[in-house]
Amino acid sequence: MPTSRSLGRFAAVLAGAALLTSTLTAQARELSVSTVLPDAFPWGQAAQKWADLVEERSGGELTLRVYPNAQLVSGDQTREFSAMRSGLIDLAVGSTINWSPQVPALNLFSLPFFLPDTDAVDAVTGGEAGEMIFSAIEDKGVVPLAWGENGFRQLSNSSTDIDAPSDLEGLKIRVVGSPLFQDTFTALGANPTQMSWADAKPALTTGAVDGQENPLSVFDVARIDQVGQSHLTLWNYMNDPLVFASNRQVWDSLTEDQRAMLRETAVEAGAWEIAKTREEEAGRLAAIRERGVTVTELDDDQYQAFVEATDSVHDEWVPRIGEEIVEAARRDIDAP
Ligand code: X2X
Repeated sequence: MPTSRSLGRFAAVLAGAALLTSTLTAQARELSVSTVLPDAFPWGQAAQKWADLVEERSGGELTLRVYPNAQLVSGDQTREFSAMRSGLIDLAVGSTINWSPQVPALNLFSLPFFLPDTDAVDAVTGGEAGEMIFSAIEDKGVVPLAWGENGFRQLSNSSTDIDAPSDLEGLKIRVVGSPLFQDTFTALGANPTQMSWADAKPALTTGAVDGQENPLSVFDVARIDQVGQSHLTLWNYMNDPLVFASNRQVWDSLTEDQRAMLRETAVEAGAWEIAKTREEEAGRLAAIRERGVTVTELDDDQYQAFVEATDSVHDEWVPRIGEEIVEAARRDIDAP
């Protein structure tokens, strides 16, 4: 027979266990991570990798939950940065394009034909310009942690092989809702139409637009060839890096160890994703060709014609980005 004393002790043990559980629960914290693309794409995989690494290293103290498809901003991807700044979103792995309306310095990467290759991209993100851009993000109230990569953006359309600016004449091209894109495609003689990614595939399907621009990974995974995009021009006109970042209040509420862990895992996930994106490009291009898409590559003269056609975009946008940042980026690219 249990005595009332042993029962009392048992109750005390139970109460202690309950207290311990609730303390542990109180300590385990879930943070939201916003992305535009889900984990079928390298971009979504970058966010998931970050979440997996945090799971491994935080001992259950921190959990990252990925919300893809810009769902935390109802699909309106150009509002992601503001939502993270205001605390509606804790963390994000976001595109420099989508955040550029709030952080003008991020337009650096969208300057047409400014970054010739991945070496130039790495020189800028890892150089003086990269630091200046991270400061610009901080100044806007968000804490940048690491770089990732959506990739060099290529041009596709449903009607013709494009190897000269004149081929773009009058073509309706879907672009992201960032003003620089409007200017670039207008300078090329096209008819740019701004819309979110969520609306892009339906617009291509119905023929409401003739073309779009996105990295090979996006063209491949989203099967853009299936919505009539049978012509693809490889013109590497801009690169679209991704940035891992945190809301400022969330960041300040973490312990120093947690911050170090979150930054370190973001850097690791970013490096992993950048390498993966680049390694997969050749295979993706081969797959796209096999599906019957005509792929056009530009020779030097053809490339130069596009560069000249978009000169005015530089004149307009370099001052908005900041002359010092553009100059720093040039030095980073030219550094031996
Ligand atoms: O909307 C796009 O084209 C996408 C998915 O590449 C971005 O979010 C920039």
